Amino acid sequence: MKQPNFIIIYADDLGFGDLNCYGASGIPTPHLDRMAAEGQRFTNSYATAATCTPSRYSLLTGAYPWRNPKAKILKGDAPMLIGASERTLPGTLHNAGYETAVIGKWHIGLGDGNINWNGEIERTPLDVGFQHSYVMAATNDRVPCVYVDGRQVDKLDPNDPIEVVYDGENPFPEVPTGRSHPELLTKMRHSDQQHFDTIVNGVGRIGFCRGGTAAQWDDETMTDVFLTKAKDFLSTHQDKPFFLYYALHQPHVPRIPSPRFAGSTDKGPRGDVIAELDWCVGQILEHLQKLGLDEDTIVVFSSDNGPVLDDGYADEANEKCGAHKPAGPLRGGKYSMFDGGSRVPMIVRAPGRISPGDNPALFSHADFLASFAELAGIQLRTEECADSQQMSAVLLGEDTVGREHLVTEGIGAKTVLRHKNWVYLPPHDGPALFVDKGIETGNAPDPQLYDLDADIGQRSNRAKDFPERVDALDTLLQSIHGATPPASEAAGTVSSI
Ligand code: NG6
Ligand code: CA
Repeated sequence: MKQPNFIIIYADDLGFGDLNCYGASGIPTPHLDRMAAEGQRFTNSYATAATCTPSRYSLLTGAYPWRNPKAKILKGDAPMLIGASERTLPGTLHNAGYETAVIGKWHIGLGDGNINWNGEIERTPLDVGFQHSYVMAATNDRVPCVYVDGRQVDKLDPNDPIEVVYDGENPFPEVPTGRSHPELLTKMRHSDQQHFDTIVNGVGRIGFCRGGTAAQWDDETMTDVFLTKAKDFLSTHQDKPFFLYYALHQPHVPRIPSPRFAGSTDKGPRGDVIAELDWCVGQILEHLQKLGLDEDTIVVFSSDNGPVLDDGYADEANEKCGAHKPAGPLRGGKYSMFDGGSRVPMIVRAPGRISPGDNPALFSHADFLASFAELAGIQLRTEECADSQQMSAVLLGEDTVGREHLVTEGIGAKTVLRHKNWVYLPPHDGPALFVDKGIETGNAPDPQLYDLDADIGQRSNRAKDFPERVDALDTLLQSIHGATPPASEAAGTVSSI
């Protein structure tokens, strides 16, 4: 069979309950609902972490995130996490003749520790298997707020060089911050003590930045910028097998949609950017159809971690949420060890190759590497796949069982084991609640054991009823992980971890 094309459309902080095809009703998501009706809709698909960087590290390398101790939420000027000789999903596909591109959010680091924002950036996605790269370095709430095109900042005026500084006092007193000039926060105000550094486009960001004015993004046009690049890549490379990693920035904060979607839902900016994200998916599917690539292209839609409402800006996410449940029936959300942190929507569509249906198979996002390799006809030895398991039959809808077990992590690299219908959380120090997010962490002094078949909301801890199962799962988790690393946090806020 012809080598299929692959597209992974990866949302940022979209929850298990955010889409209508996953039981919601408050936000219009017609394109994803159609994609789910035409493809496989997964109900036990897990990102490997409850935050972005570790989760995306696994997506691209097939390795569990704690294998790299630096795979934690990165600052905007952090060095590249993926080693020069590390196997990657895009590199593996490229070696088999694929043209590969990343467009959107990166957040896996750039450079070698001292990024040359004003010249050639040394380590970029182009060094880890992508031939085309148009990305934001980290997140939309972190400086620098510029696009990196290949190895260079796009639209940079050499007479206005960029300087980026994290930590400490503002080194650029002439550049307004949200803390010093709250009256300049014309688009969105912070709700915490992190999102009020350098102001870009009327929004306080994390980190300090000066210069690069012509290169700065407008949050309102970011969707169109990335979508246009993604469509152009598909049009240009339609004759080759290709892999596109289209890393959407929605619904991560700051949530600023294009004017077309501002106010389009009654859920405030978070609802509006989810509606916008859905539209992007529709645009990609329509473009594929126009190019006649529908049947040759396996499109995966998923999310890097679970949902959060207030994540640092006063954008009425809580106030306007109403009856909508971003994590659906799951407990916890972004950052959490409970399922709401890492169990996410996943839809896989390729008309003609994949028949429609619901699929409860257990699947880890670390599995794309081995599975896509198999589908592309690439022979990989098991030891080359790190933690990635060959699950192509799952993606095609031919297998509805999948893995026997997988591991995910909450913030701070605290691991959780899912084994068949059971979830085991080892005891972890720390607060039970992230008070500023309203999200339960999963920390508890005693082991926790949940039977997801009977209790998808993880309310009834069965550890005392099944001590032998707890012991067996603890042994299994340790054998996958090694010894549990020491807990690092004290206070009940995300920023303290
Ligand atoms: C956290 C930020 C949060 C978000 C997150 C990264 C604070 C208090 N919170 O540190 O707003 O940016 O990092 O999100 O600073 S992620 O989806 O990229 O992991
Ligand atoms: Ca995320």
